[in-house]
Amino acid sequence: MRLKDLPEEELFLQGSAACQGCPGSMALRVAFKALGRNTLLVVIASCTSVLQSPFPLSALDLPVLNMAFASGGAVASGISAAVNRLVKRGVLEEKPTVLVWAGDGGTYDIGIQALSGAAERETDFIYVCYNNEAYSNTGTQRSGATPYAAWTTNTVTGKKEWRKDIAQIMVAHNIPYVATASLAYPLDFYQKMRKAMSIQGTKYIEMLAPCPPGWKFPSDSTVLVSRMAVQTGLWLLYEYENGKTTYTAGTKRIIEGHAELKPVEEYLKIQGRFRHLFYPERDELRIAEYQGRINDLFDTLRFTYKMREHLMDLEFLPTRRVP
Ligand SMILES: Cc1ncc(C[n+]2csc(CCOP(=O)(O)OP(=O)(O)O)c2C)c(N)n1
Ligand SMILES: [Mg+2]
Repeated sequence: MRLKDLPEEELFLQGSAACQGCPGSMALRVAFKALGRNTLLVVIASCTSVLQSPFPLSALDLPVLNMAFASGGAVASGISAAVNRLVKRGVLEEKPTVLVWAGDGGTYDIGIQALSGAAERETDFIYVCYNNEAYSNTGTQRSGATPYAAWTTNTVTGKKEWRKDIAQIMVAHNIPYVATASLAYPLDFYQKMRKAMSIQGTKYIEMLAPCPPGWKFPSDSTVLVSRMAVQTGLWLLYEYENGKTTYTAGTKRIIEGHAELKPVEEYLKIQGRFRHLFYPERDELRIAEYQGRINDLFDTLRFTYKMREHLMDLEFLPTRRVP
């Protein structure tokens, strides 16, 4: 499949209020192409609430429910139950896909309880977290997804903590499908959305969403920054299905030895939010900490790949930690 084979119908329309180079709007466009018209969208407070355009206009050509910040999983549970009932009563012929579109603040932090509850109840819906690694809509404050050493308005010398690995927290919920995605690999994202749509139960997909004003890079570089995150190993592309994790696209190529792992500083250097790691002088320690974590992670991933046929016989599987 190629990009030109994607459906031509646009459900994310022109004239949105998104910033130039907004990753969220690019991701919405591809996601809508994958899911099609029979989709009910739940948006919780985030940039997506704003980019839809001021009422009565809307850039989203789908039914949308704009809901409170913490409520994504809970609202999806209600909608999913209502839709099941309508199908049972014959009011709806085909069950619509229920899609929650949430930011990282609304997922890693304030929305995790509602999401966890919905996942544990095996609610049938897709939850997409577009992770721009900050509370962007309110002016770039730190979230649980903000990476180590990154500037935000309340981590002015760089965040002191490492981010949590929420995709693995979702794997631990025993849901049928978890995947990560990048805008630089739109077909990979499209196929993951299609697969999620075909599976019953809770599906969690996370898209890394480089935000030009928040991460401080030019607005024509969103895809470049997305690609660099994967090529330097800071963002992993994989899908988890039936208890098995499969690495995909750029990450798979690195693990299998078909592409090199680029130095992380190539990714850090192109973003103003990491400027203090290079100016006025190089912060060797924090750069080395990053590279060390990535090297450890990829040593584990390559080892697991090499030993994949034997690992089932081993008593343990190596653990991994994302940078
Ligand atoms: C309970 C509550 N607290 C705070 C807000 C204000 N608020 C709206 S959007 C937002 C930031 C959302 O961040 P994130 O979920 O990462 O989405 P992004 O803006 O980055 O797209 C905040 C703090 C709110 N709407 N509700
Ligand atoms: Mg955010």
